[in-house]
Amino acid sequence: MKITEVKVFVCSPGRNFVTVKIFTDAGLYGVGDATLNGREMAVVAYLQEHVAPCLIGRNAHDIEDIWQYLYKGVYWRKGPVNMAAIAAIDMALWDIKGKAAGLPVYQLLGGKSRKGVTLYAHASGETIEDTLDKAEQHIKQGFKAVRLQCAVPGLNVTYGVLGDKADYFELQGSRPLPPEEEWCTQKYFNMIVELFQQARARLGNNVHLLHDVHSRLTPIESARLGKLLEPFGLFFLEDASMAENQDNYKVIRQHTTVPLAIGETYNTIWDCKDLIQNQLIDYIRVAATHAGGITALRRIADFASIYNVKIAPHGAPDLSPICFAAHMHLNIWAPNFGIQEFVGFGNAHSARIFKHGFEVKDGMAYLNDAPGLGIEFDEEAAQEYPYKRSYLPVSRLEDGTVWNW
Ligand code: CS2
Ligand code: MG
Repeated sequence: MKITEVKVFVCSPGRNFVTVKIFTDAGLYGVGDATLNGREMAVVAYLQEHVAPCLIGRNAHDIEDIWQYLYKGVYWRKGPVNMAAIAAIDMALWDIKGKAAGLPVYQLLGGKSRKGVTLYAHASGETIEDTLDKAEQHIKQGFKAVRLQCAVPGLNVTYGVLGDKADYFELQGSRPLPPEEEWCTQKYFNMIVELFQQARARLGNNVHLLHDVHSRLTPIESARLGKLLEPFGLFFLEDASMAENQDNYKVIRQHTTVPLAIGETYNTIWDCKDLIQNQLIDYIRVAATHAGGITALRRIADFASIYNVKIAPHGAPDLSPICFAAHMHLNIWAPNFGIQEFVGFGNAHSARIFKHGFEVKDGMAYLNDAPGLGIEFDEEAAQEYPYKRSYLPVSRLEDGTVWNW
């Protein structure tokens, strides 16, 4: 089955999505997600100019060989642009293989390890009360796990809380240039413990609670936060500190028993090898789109399973529904699946472009038995939503120093 064409699309039904479609001489095609938030066009150029020409005429069944060819063969290994491109190709090839076999991708991975995929929803509010009102709504809908994020009093904007803004484009205004956000660790600490104290008092002890620090703290500050949050039994604390130096997590780990999760910006197994091998984390949050696709995530999941680390794939709105589909197949298969972040399936515009049969009920997501990834991409509908330049925010300390966003 030969690859005959590789098409790359960029559409913006509320956020930019980069989609790859691979066609074969058997009449089968597959789709993959290559979205790199804020740097989308770099991946588009990389795919069109450097990757697509190498694929024409290759056997679409050779997923592993093509993966290795694009990874080892490029000489400049790793990196977010390269790995997002490889990821999209890899997803599309798994989609094709499933369609050729007449089986959903999870069957090719080894079959189901569970009935459905447990999700966590987002509750983000301007005040603690507002955050907990939203959490209560999710719990009423059947969610068993909720991530709590609350605006920090005294800061202009807080990660995860968009306020009255519908999307990132609104946040950026008419320029568009990266919006700037302030950070103050002391003000954050004043809010965060209170948030979880009130959450347990109001929501009880049966619901799983999560929180994303978004890498704003130093390791010793994360250690302190972990200790302060221990009484509230979090499911996990996400991105407490950066781990470019993976030893940072030794500092956090030696002080607290709060379960730790990290990995949404990672591109390869090498970014998390020490964290996993030294059991410094409990959940690895790599996304199929940013870490080399299904082939790479399967390898990371197997490696992690030896060290009691579970997968909890990134599920932000800037990953396209095709990435969500890839995660669904990995999550239903992986013996060491933990939890899936879930922010809904996007808006009505996005639903016109990405069509799938996933079902969400009582906080769980279910797959049907459609062959391949089980998701369709409507090229014509996508054309109605052209690319819009967009940036992620930049963070600064109150004295103006650039900080981790
Ligand atoms: C996040 C994301 O979902 C998450 O946990 O940290 O919102 C992240 O900020 C974006 O994906 C960045 O593109
Ligand atoms: Mg996060």
